[in-house]
Amino acid sequence: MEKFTRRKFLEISGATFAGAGLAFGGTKLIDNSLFSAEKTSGVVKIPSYCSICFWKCGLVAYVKDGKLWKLEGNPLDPLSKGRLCPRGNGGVGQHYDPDRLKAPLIRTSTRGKEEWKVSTWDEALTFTAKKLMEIKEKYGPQSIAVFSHGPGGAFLKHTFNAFGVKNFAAPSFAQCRGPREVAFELTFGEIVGSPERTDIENSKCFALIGTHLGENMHNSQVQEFAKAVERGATIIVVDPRFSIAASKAKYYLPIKPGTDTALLLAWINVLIEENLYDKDFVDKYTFGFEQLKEYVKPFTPEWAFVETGIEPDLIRETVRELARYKPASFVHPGRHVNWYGNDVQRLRAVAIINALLGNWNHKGAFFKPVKMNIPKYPYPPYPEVDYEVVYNPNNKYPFAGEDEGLTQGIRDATITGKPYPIKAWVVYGTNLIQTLPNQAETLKAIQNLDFLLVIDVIPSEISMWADVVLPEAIYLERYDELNVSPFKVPFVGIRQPVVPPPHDQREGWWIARELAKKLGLEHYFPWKHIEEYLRYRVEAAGLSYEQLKKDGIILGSSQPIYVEDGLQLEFSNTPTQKIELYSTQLAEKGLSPFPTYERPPEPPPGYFRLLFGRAPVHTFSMTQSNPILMDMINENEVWVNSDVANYLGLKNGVYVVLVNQDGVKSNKVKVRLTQRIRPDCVYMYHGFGHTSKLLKRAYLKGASDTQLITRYDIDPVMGGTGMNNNFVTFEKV
Ligand SMILES: Nc1nc2c(c(=O)[nH]1)N[C@H]1C(S)=C(S)[C@@H](COP(=O)(O)OP(=O)(O)OC[C@H]3O[C@@H](n4cnc5c(=O)[nH]c(N)nc54)[C@H](O)[C@@H]3O)O[C@H]1N2
Ligand SMILES: Nc1nc2c(c(=O)[nH]1)N[C@H]1C(S)=C(S)[C@@H](COP(=O)(O)OP(=O)(O)OC[C@H]3O[C@@H](n4cnc5c(=O)[nH]c(N)nc54)[C@H](O)[C@@H]3O)O[C@H]1N2
Ligand code: SF4
Ligand SMILES: [Mo]
Repeated sequence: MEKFTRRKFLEISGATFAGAGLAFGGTKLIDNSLFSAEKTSGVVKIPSYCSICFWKCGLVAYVKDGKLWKLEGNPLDPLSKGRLCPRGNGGVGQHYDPDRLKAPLIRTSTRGKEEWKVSTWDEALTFTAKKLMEIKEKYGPQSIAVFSHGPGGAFLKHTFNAFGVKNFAAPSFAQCRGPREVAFELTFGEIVGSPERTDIENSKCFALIGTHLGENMHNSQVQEFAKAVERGATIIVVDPRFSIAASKAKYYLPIKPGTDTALLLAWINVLIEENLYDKDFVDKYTFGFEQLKEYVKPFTPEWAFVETGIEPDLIRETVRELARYKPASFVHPGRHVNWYGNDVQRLRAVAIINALLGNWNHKGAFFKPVKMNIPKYPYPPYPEVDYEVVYNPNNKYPFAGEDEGLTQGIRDATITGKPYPIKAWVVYGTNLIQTLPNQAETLKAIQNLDFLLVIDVIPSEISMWADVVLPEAIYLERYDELNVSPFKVPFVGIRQPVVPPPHDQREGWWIARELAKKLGLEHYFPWKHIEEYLRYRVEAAGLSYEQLKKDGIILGSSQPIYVEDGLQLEFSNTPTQKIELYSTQLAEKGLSPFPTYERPPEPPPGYFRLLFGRAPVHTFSMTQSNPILMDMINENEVWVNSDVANYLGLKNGVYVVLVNQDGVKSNKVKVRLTQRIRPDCVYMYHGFGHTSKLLKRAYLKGASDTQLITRYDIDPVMGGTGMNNNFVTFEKV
């Protein structure tokens, strides 16, 4: 294997950017069926799509003498436009990671002890199927829960749907973007979706509220953001921390954490009081304007100043800028928005401002996403099962996600046995120990299980608690579900293996199918190899499977995505068939129909609010052992305001332990002194501080924010876990 040094990596990504647009340079992609790369000497290019995060960028893999060499963006792909982000380029390191899971493991002693025997696939799957059937027999299919994040879990979910399971959950709802989707659906009748429907590229002015593009590396958005900066768009950044995005902004609002709804209400107040809103649009398409006008009267910029610390003049000036450029201006709804437990209300305020700007489906604001129509595979119908999902008893959270479930709701039921017991967890592609707030609760739930199956690619923390661990082949070594993301043009992308797995890892579809066979569900997989499935779907859409394999992407014909292109506006999915400034659905459930502001709790004396976010070259907790990415950042630091640090006698670069309000301590973490953060909070990258010993190079490097998040506040509308209400102090080491 070629050694990937930092310099080598930078050369590679430099070449990628320089060559973007002509990466295919007339070279025809060689037919890659059955690893032709292995047989051919020289360089073979094989298109696929990335999985270092869930943006699903189209890529081209270069395979040199049968070995994975480098990755570039696929220029045909509308998401990557020929460029990958640094994490995507570093995907090579996931293939070569020496700490990967290499073969199925069966636990030989108590849970959490990390003692295993290596088994064959047949033994591991037979054992798993036996356990699952026993549990189903004894407690019913409702006692089995499946946690799955990302497109790779599609086939496994199919197996468990066929097995009668309904308790599915993903962290993408209650720990990520749920409040945003619920708020926009309540207001416009449509979600924001992923990839986000924000037209940053063509915008004249936009506000980013704690969404730190440039560190949050979602590729297309970062590319569009760079273009907007180049064009001189007016950018407003609201963040307690001076982020990369803030450094590109015309206006930076260093807001007191947790007070954003006060700012947003003041912006609404000014839009209405100064008659800056789009009157025709509001008259024609919205419901509840007169009541909103009354409601926001007290929320003046002077009122908001006391809450947020942002000068009234700056509040006025920034919203006037948004209004000046309407409808090509917008407030970005963000993505990771479970912050304080009243997040739907904050995101409703964001939705309302956008409605007042009249920017829905307008160029430079929110486009209408379009999607390739690819028929589903004609599977037999799933068995009828007659039980309620476990995670939302008595519909406590009236707008909880049905597709993505409530992860922590499953955990609660596993601890309490109510409304009924959960006895088995199946975990695919989500490191629940690092992902769910309050690790003690996660571990308590795990102790109550009869069986825990984890399917992962590295020895993540959650796999260390499993009874059976199944090693999946990484995305560059397998076929997977098609990518038919809604975006600016309809397209379909394929994931296909570019190199074989190096050890005894297997493709996810194969694992799902073999497990189904052992569960007596083989008839749910009428196809024998996934290529039959993929070909069926692609050809049913009237497209050529050969072309898709060769190019990686097939584009559909463009469709109008803006009012400016002739798109008609309609809001048929809300009860009033209008944009609901006044939410009739929230009112009906006894919740506030207008956004409510709740003052966040203050830190105890000597404590600082713990904030966290993305490391630009890592994805959550999954990339810290990737040799290429860890070479760039191998531990996190805690950002501390310099004045505060001087006062406390903390020096730059020294190690400290963070202790939270409940006395929970972190691993040691380096202090970073900076003026780029407010004095009342500290900040760290999420994903570090691994405690799995088998992640040899990432073990105890940096600290885990999750370890310190013992407190979380649940959103009453949709059940999301707000994690930003924890406070820490420093202990010297
Ligand atoms: N490099 C990289 N990029 C990623 C990912 C990754 O793992 N790595 N993950 C992707 C995913 S799934 C998601 S959800 C997104 C998440 O990315 P974002 O949606 O951008 O969300 P966060 O990471 O929560 O944002 C953290 C920012 O919010 C600020 N902040 C904290 N509290 C407050 C507050 O009270 N008010 C305001 N105004 N700001 C606050 C923090 O200082 C920080 O700058 O990133 C995506 N992109
Ligand atoms: N404290 C804290 N918690 C958070 C966040 C935060 O900022 N701070 N962010 C929240 C957000 S926005 C999100 S979206 C979630 C993300 O939550 P998760 O999706 O759980 O993210 P990871 O922690 O990276 O865990 C992903 C797991 O999938 C494994 N994996 C990677 N590739 C593959 C594959 O191809 N196949 C299989 N089978 N497994 C694979 C990885 O090795 C890793 O163990 O976390 C949420 N929780
Ligand atoms: S944004 Fe980066 S990591 Fe995510 S899919 Fe695209 S290239 Fe891969
Ligand atoms: Mo997320």
